[in-house]
Amino acid sequence: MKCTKSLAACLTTMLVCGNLAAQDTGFDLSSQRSEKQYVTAIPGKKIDHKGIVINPTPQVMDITQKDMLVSFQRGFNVKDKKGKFAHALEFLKTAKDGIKLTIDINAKKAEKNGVKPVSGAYTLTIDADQINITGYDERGAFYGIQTLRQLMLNPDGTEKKGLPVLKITDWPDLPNRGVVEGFYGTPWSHQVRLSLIDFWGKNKMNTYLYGPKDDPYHSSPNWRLPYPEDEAQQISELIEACKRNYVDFVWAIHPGKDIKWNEEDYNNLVHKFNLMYDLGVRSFAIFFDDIEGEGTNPVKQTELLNRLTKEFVEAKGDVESLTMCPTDYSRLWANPTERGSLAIFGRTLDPSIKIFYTGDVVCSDLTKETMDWLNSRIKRPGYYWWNYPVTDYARQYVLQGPTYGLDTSLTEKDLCGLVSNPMEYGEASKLALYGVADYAWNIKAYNPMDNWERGMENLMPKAKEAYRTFAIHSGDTETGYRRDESWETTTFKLSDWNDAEAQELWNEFDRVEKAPAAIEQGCANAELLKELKPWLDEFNKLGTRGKRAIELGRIYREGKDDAKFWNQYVQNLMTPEGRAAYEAHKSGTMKLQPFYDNIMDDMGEGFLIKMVGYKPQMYKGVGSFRNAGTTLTKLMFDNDSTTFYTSGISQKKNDWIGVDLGSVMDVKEINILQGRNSVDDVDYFDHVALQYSADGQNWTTLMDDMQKQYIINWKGEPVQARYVRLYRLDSKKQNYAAVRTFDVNPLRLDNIGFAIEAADAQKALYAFDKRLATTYTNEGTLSFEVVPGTKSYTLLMGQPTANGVSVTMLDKNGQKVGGAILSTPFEQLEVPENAAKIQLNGTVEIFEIIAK
Ligand code: 14T
Repeated sequence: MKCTKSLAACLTTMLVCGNLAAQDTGFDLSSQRSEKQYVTAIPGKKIDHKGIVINPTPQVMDITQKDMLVSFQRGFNVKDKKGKFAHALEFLKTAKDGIKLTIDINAKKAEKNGVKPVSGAYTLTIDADQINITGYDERGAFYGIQTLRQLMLNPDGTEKKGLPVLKITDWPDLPNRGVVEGFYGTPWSHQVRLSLIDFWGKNKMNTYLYGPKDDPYHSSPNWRLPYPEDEAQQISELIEACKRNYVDFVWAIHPGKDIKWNEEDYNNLVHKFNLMYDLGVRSFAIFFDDIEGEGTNPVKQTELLNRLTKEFVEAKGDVESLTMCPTDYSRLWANPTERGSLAIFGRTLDPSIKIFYTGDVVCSDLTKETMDWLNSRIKRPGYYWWNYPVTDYARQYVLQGPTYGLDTSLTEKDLCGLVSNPMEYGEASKLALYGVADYAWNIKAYNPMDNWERGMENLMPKAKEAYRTFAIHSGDTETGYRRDESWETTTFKLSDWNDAEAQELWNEFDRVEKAPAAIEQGCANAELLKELKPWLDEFNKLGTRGKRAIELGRIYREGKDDAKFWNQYVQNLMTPEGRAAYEAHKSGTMKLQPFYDNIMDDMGEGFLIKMVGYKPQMYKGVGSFRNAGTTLTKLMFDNDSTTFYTSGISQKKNDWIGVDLGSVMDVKEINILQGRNSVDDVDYFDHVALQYSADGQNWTTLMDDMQKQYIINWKGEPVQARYVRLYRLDSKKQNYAAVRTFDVNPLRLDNIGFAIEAADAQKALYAFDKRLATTYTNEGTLSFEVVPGTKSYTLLMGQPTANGVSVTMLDKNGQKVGGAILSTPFEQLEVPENAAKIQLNGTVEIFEIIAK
C-alpha cells in the first residue's frame, strides 16, 4: 500500500485491515512492531478464598475471629462523619437499630492504624457490633466502602449470609492505576465509558486517560477546535462520573502530526486546554506517539511542556501536573544515547511531568530491566503504558485470557503508575482490567491465574463455567503480543491419534459448542454480550466442527466406508463465506483451530492418496519464520493472488519461504508472486534467490541475485526436488515478507494430457489437479476426454443440487454409450471401453475427478 494520505489515515486503514503494514517512506511502523514471538506460561494458581473475595487484593487482612459471621440483615446505622458518601452507600440498607457503621476521613488516625500514608489508603474493621472505615483521605474512605461492599454482596448482587470479623489495613502500591483509552478504532460509547468508570471505582483504579486515536478533537486535524456541544456535554458527564468514583479524568491531546512550534499554536493549545478546563478537566496529557516530522522534536516538546507547567498548570492552581507520551515510547526505536529524546527529557523536562513508556516493544511485558533502562534516562520513575488487551493491530481477537506479564517485584520506585490500553470493546476488556487493578494495587501479592478465575466469577457469575470455556480459548493473538491459551487442552496430529485423547478433545469441543448458548442465557450484561456475540457465534461453530472432525477421524481410521467418509468430510469443510467469518472472529488459534485445520487437511490428504493410488504433488508451507508451518501458508497455494502469507514479523538474514511438495519429483516450472502486490509493496525479499532441494538440507540455486522482483518465473530442464524456496540475500530491509502465490509445476490446459471443455476451462483444471484445496464449481456442462485405458472415475464432489448431476458418455463418433445420475458427493463411474468423452451436466462443486 502506498500512503499518500496522512500517517494517521494510513495507520488507521492498515489497522482496520488487521494488518500493520509497513510503509516505504519515512516512518516504518511494521518493522518497529517486531514483537518477540514467544509465549510464557501463566504464573499463579487458583486459591480457595473461603467466600472472602476482594479485588484488588488487600495489603493486610486479619480474620480476627474465625468462623463467625456478623449478620447485617437488619441494616446499618450509618455515621458518615464528613458527610461525603451518600451516593456511595446506596447498596446498603440503613436502619436506626442496624449495625453501627462509622465512616471517617482522618489521615492521622489511618496512619496510626498502620496504613502507608498515601492517597487511597484506609482501614476497615468489622467487629460483632460495629464497623469502622477510616480513610487516609476521601478516596481512601471510598475504597474502604468498596471493600465492605465486596464483603457484603455476591457478584450477582445478592447478599451474603454475613460479614467476616476482620481488620483490613490497605493502601495502593502505585499512585496511578488505570486505563488509557488510547487505541485506534471506534472510541467507546458514552454508555460503555460510564459503565467502565463505575467498574474502575469498584476496583480501586484512579486514573482515566482520555485519548482515543480516532476522536478528531483529541488529535489532528481538530485538536485546536472546541468539541461540538453534545460531545462537550458528555465529557462533563464523564468528569462527574469520575468524581463519584474517585477517578482522575485526564484529558489528552495529540497535536504532533501538524503542530507548528510557534506562538500561534502554543496559544491554540492553551485555548483548547482552557475550553477543556471549563468543562471540568483538571488534569492534562500531551501525546507525541505515532507521528513524524517537526512534531517529534524533543527539545520543542520539552519547551512546550515546561512552559505549560508554568503558565497553565501552576497559574491555574487547581490543575494536576502534566503527563506526556514521547515519540520514542518504546525501547525498540528509542535513541538510547545521551542525545536521544529520553535523556533530553531526563535533563530538561520539568520533574513533575510524568513520562509514558510501553516497554521493550510496542506491546510488551513489564519488567524491572525495561524500567531501569528507561528511568536511568528520564531521571524519574516512568509511567507504564501497557498495550494490553488492546487489539487495534489484530482486530480478529477478543482477548479474554489472564492478565499476566507484569513483574511482581516492582515498586513505586520503578514506576509511578500503570495504565492499560484496552480493546475498543470496553465491556469485554473488563476481565483484563480486573487484573490490572489487582496488580497495580498490590504488586507482590498478584496471582494472575487466581485473579482470572475471580474475574470471570465477578463478570459472569451465572455462566462462569461457560465463560471460562470461552475465555481459556480466547487468549492468544497468533502473530501479535502472544499470550498463552488452551493450556488445559491436549490436541494431536492425525498421525498421533489415540482414542482416549480423541474422546477428551471431543468432550472439550462439546463444551465449546455449548458455551455460547449458556453465556447468552446467563450473562446479565447485555452490552458485554453484544460485544462478544460475533466471537461466540464462531466459537459455537468451531465446537461443532471440532467434534465432527474427531468423529470423521474415527471413520477415516476404520478406512471401510469411503463414501461415508467423503460425504461427512465435505459437510465439515467451510464454505468460503464460512472461512471468512472464521478468520474475522477468531478463538482457539493456538490449539483448537490448528487441530481442526490440520486434521481435516491430513485426512483429506490421506484419503486423496488412497483414491489416486499414489502420492500426488502436495503443497505444504515451509520456511524460517515461526509461522511457516502454520495454516497461514495455505494462502500461497490457493490460486488466489489477492490473499497472501505474511511472516508477521521482520525479515532478517538467512530468512526463507518455500514449499514442501511431499516427495521428490520432477520440477519443471515455478511461478511466484512476492509481496502483497506487484507494484509498490515493501513486504517482500528485495534481494533473493530461487533454490530447490531434494532433502531440505542441500540447496541448489536456480535463479540468483534477483533485485526488487515481485514476479518470479522459472522454467527449464526438470530438476529432482521435494522443496523449493525463496532465499533472502543481502538486504537492509526489515519489513515483513509476504507471498501471494507459490506455484510449482502448474497444470495447464496444454499440459494436462486430455481435452477439457467448460464454461471456464482454466478453472475446470482444479477438478483434475489432485488437490482438494482447489475446487471447480460447475454450472452447465463440463466435458472431458477419456484417456484411453481408463476403467473408472472417482468423483469427489460437494452435495449436488436436488436434480443431481447427469452424466453422458459418448464414443468417438458422438454416440451415447452410457449415462448416470450423480446424487451424492462420492460417486464412482464405470467407463465403457469405447467411451471417448464424458459430459457432466448440473450444478456442483467438484473437488476431484480421479481416473483409474
Ligand atoms: F502511545 C503509545 F504508547 C502507543 O502505544 N501508541 C499506539 C497506540 O495508540 C496503539 O493502540 C498501540 C497498539 O497498537 O500502539 C501504538 O500504535 C502503534 C504502534 C506501532 F508500532 C501503531 C502502529 C505501529 F506500527
